[in-house]
This record gives sequence, C-alpha cells and structure tokens, in this order.
Amino acid sequence: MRIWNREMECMPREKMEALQLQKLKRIVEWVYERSPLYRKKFTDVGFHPGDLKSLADLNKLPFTTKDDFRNNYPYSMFCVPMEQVIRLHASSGTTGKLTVVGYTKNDMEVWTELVARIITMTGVDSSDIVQIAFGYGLFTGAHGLQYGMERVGATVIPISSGNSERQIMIMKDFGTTALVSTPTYALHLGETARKIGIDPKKDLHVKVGLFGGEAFSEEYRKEIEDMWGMLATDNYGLSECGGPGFSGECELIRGQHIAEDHYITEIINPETLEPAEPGEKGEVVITTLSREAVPVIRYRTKDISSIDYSPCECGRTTARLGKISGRTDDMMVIRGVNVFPSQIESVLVNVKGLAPHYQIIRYKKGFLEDLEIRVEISEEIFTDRYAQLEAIEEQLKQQLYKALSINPRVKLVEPHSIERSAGKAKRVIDLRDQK
Ligand code: DLL
Repeated sequence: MRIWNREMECMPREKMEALQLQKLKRIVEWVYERSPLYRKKFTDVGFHPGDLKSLADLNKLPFTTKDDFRNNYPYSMFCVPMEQVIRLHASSGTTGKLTVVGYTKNDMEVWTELVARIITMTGVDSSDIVQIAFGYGLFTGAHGLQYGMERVGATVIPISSGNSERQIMIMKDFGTTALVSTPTYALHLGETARKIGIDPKKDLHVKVGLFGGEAFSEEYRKEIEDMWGMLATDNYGLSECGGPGFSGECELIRGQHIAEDHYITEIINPETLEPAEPGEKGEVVITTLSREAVPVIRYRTKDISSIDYSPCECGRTTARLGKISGRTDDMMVIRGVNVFPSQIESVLVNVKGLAPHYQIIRYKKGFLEDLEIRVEISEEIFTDRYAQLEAIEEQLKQQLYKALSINPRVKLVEPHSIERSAGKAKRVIDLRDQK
C-alpha cells in the first residue's frame, strides 16, 4: 500500500507531539499578534502565548465557534492582509450569514498535500480517471479534491454535480475508475444508471469512491459498495478548518487517519466542555496548526465522534477519527428521548423492501413534538409484491421502536417520490412552526 508522505504519516507519537507543540506555539503567537478577535479572547481568559508550555496547556485556550465567523463576517477572522489571500471559500451556516474562509499561497499548498494523502490512502493513483461530482463553487469539496488528484497525477473529469444521465454516459465513455461525490449522490447516480439500463457494477468500472461532506453510515456504505462493486471511503473535513484533507479512510477502513502534523484534535463533552475519556464519543474540537489566512484555535465543530490512537495495520501511526455519528445540533429530543437522524437511517437501510431514500419530518401534535419518517419502498416491492406493504410497515415500526424507544409515524412512499439532491441531502424537514 502506498503512503503519500511516509515521514509525516508514520511518525512515532512522541515525535509527532513534539512537532505539534512547536507548531501550536507558533500559531498561537500568530493569531495573538494579528487578530484583535483572538487577542481579546485570550485576554478575557487571562491567557498569554508565553503560558503555553505543553500540549496539555491547550485547554487553557478559549474555544472558537461558528458564531465567531458569523459575527466577524466577512473578513474579520482573517490574520493576513487581503493581498496575501488568493482564494475564498464559504459554507452556508444553518442560519444567516455564510462562513467565509481564505487561503494564502501556502495554505493552498498544504491543502493540496493533505488531499493527496487521503487520495493515496484509498489506493487511487496516476493510473486513475476520476469523476469529481461534487458541486464546484464556494464549496471546498470539488476544488480540494481536484488539487489533490492532480498532485497524485490522476486524470480529473471536473464534471460537477447534477445532470445525472450525462454523468453516467461520461463515466462509461471516458472509463471513469474513481468517483468523488457525496454518498447520497453516489446512490442516486447508481439508480440513474439502472434506470437507463446500465448496471453500475457490471457495465461501469468505478472501483473506488471518495465520499464526504455529509454523514455516511456503515449501512449506507454497504448499499453503495454492493450497487457499484466498489470500495467506498469516508472523508471528513469542514470549511472552517480548510475543507477536505483533514481526515480520510485507508483501504482497510479502520477509521479516518487525521493529518496530525497540521491539526490537533480534541474530543470534549459538549456539556461540561471537559475532555472525553479516550475512545469515548464527544464533540470534535480542532486547532489548525498550519493555516495562515484563517487559523482556528479550538474550533467547536458540533460533530460527534471519537478518536483511536492505536497505529493502523496500513503502517500509518496517525490517530483515527471514528464515524461522525451526529451533531450536537441535529440531535432531536422527542418526548425526552435523544434521537439522531443517523440512528433512523441505520434502521431504514436494514429493513428489506425499502430504498435508502428518506425524510424525517419534525412536527408538533398539540405541544408535543413528534416525527414522521417518509421512506421509499424499493422498485421491486412496488411492482411485484405490493401486498407485502403492510408487513414491511409493521416491521419498520417495530425496528424503529427497538432502536429509538419512540414510535414515530411511518409513511411508505412510491419509488423516486422523494426529491434527490446533487449535493448534501436535506433529510430533516422541520414543520414544528406550522399548524
Ligand atoms: O463538507 C468539507 C468536505 C468536502 C469534507 C468534501 C469531505 C469531502 P462544509 O461544507 O463546511 O465542509 O461542511 C462541514 O459537513 O461539520 C460535518 O457536519 C459534515 N461532514 C463533512 N464530511 C463529513 C463526513 C465540507 N465524512 C460539515 N461525515 C461538517 C459526516 C460530514 N459529516
């Protein structure tokens, strides 16, 4: 198995921690000197860069949040003059303003290097023809993957998202061997292929998928792998920390290797803000060590996961991030029970006769919040075994209750009736304010 940067990716832990401390000291000084926002934040908690003696001192530093980006829109989080910024990207916030990030020349170089690493982890190399079906634009996904692919020497087809039948035609004619998209779009593309009489597994030659940008359950992975006959890898990152390249899965699929020479990752209890126990789940908090234009110190991602520090059999020693199992802010509280959309997805994809396309509707009955799960039945059931619908619905209800301890309303809908998305799927529809 090839490793893009053996020196960094296979570094002994002690050496890595020494490197992280050295880089952390530099970046803390960098933001203190250049950003009135960070200087104020540090002063408010009585911290001075000189107080940083060990990695453990990181927890003396204040957190950064998406609100900081919102309140300092568009450029007040920047630590370099605009003359040094050569690229802007942005992501949509859950509410209100965009989250804007900038890149210096050096930031672009580091980004390219880190994406080349996650690409190499999946086995993709210069012999591959890669279809990038993330939307091009302000989203970091498409551009980041393109730089990394070109760096490893792969052939890039920058097709962007949408126009699915054309995507399939190109895949067939150009001999695409790797697909880059959201997991939802990969499923949709596979479905589209089947609709026009092409079996993605037999008639196409896509052997690897680099997926990311949204939650990706194990069951969803299996669904995609069976459909395409490919290795489907999960890759995580967020605009505020530079986009894709933060972490990715190697061919062994043992969690996502984190680029620890460029990021320090903490897992905290989102309520107490104390560090989680090793291996325990909590909120992922990221400090960027190399970013010049918009570094972030202890950025609260609101994503929930855990970290495994044991070395991987692939030879890399970098810590591995577990699956993102939800967000602190997509957690729904239904009659006192905490429910994550990812839990619902796990149930749906395990009930035979259902297709992996669904929506979760949050609504109110009187004062009480409830859920309705709309899920498509599979094509096969719809045409051949319509009579089984009642039994499938019953089974789904039972499984949902078993997994969630609540009884959401269930509605089976016709194949293809739920709107498909070329980017990130909108799974949860909030109708709580509607009568
Ligand atoms: O989604 C960056 C990216 C692009 C990562 C392409 C990987 C591949 P944003 O648009 O800022 O950046 O969205 C970041 O998306 O906080 C997570 O909630 C979610 N997310 C991203 N990747 C994953 C993943 C890009 N693999 C937000 N699993 C993050 C689960 C993910 N959630």
